[in-house]
Order: sequence, then structure tokens, then C-alpha cells
Amino acid sequence: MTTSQIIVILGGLALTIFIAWYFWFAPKAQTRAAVSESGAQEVAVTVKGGYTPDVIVVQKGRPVRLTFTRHESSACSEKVLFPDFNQNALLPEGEQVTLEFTPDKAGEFGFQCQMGMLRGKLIVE
Ligand SMILES: [Cu+2]
Repeated sequence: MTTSQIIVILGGLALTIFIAWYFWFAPKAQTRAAVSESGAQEVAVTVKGGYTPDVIVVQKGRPVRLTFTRHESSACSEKVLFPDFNQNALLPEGEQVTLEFTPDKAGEFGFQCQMGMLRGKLIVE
């Protein structure tokens, strides 16, 4: 094996490791909810092949208002569920749907489509 072959192999290996790290371990961007005049913590979430943003940070004990807008017709994402807060909503394509609840416990809680293929996380502080 020549030196250049070894370099190519090591380079490919490093790239593979980087891609794996990026997809599985890189810290995801968090979105902190903005507090409106009414005191609710508001975040607009776009649904298209996933949730954007998908990591939402809110404060405990303050109402949370999440407005979902679904920009796709795939049946997969037509419903969003927050199992830890007994919340769910149907998301008709192109319509804004608001979910409002007050998180009474701190922690990290997932939200998802009905099959669990699209996932997001609500972090309550
Ligand atoms: Cu789904």
C-alpha cells in the first residue's frame, strides 16, 4: 500500500466518523419560546418532513402556545402528539393549528407524529 492510498483511506474514515457524529451526536439548535404580551410562550413550528424548530425550550408553569403549520400532504405528519401532556392536534395542510397547555413539570418531553417517525423535543426548565 502506498502512502497516498493510506491517506485516502484515513481521509474517508475521518469523513465517515464526522458524518456519523454530525447526525447522531452534534448538539441540535434549540429554540427558546418568546413570551408574548399575554404572558404565553409562543413558538411557530413548521411541519415539513420534520418539525422546525424541533427542540423547543420553555419555562415551567407558564402557558405554552405552539402554532403548527403543515406544509405537506403526507399522511405521516397529519397529527402531532405530546403524550406527556395529553395533547394532540390534527394538522390540516396549510392551516395554522394552535396547541396551548401549561407544562407543570420540568424535563425533556418528546413530541411526534402518530407513528413516531417525526420527532421533536420540548425542554421544560
Ligand atoms: Cu408519521
